[in-house]
Amino acid sequence: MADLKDRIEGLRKAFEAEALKVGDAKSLEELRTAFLGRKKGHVTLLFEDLKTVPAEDKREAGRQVNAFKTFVQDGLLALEGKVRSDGRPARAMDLTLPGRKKYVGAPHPLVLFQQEIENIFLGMGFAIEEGPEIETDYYNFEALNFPPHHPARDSWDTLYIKDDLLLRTHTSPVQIRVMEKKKPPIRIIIPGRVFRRETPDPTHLPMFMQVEGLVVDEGATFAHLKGTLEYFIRALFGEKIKVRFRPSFFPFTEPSAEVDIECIVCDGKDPSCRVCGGTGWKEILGSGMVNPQVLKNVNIDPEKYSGWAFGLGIDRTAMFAYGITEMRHFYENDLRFLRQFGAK
Ligand code: FA5
Repeated sequence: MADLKDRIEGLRKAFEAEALKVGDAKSLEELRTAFLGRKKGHVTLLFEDLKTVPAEDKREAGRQVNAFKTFVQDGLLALEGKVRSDGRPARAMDLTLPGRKKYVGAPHPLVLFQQEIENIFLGMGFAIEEGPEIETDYYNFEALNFPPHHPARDSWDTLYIKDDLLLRTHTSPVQIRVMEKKKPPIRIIIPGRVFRRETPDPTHLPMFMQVEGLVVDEGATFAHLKGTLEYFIRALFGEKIKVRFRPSFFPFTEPSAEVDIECIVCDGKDPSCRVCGGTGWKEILGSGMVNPQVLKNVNIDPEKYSGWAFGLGIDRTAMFAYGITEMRHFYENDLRFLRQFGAK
């Protein structure tokens, strides 16, 4: 080791002495070859010699040889500037080149769309709540009136973490969490991510966003549900949008309805439309009057209070709002796609 240190010190002095004599490109090249030449350059030979250094010293020896190599390279670079005929340093900045563009971050289109939805409901006096993405069977199913082994559980293809823990399949469990803590009147929306065992296609993903709505009060009726949702959809899509309520089933609402909007992608005119399947309509949300059993589960008296609720697919609805035919674009993070929404 001591030998190596001495050798490097000697070579360092030699390099400095030779560097003083460099006056043109030729002598610079000779100096480069003497030290960095592939076969007999001093630095190259030092690296060769490393092979014979005992294992315990190798790390330190390698560090010293590498440091010396950097010293030589830096020295040669400085000399390059000195010997150029026009006197410019070797790595001068070329001011004629176009500058490098710095990209500025921007909110994701789904975040923008979620904010748009939130603003409409905030304007109607709703508050925003949140809940956990990892749920227990009780909140995701049982308290929402899905008894164990009930066949309706099958329509939510659930990703289980272990027996009682799962990734929530919808935002509805947060209804229960809120009603356990707060008493009516309740008027909230709950945006969040949900998960299902699904094969992706243009309108389905295994992870997507929902926004839940819940109103519980004395005298809340289906007419309030219908009026509020119609107002909301028109605020998002404009007055002319066609909306239809279709009877449906959810264990936690009775009666239940799903809401479809006309297919904005094909205007209902393309029998092979990949978005609406040629039907001209696409479901965007499920809704209904809160099942009295659900109110009982959270100790709210169903004789005194009634409620209505809905769950809207944010990604699904954003596709229509932005005229996108493929939901997967939202998650691929292709900048050519994202830049259309404000990222610069
Ligand atoms: C539910 O999830 C119920 N929790 C909704 C609800 C809430 C009903 C409150 C009654 C009262 P559903 O599985 O239909 O329902 O999903 C609701 C919406 O989520 C759908 O209308 C659709 O817009 C969206 N959605 C459902 N599955 C997917 C998926 N795989 N990918 C993207 N969006 C989806």
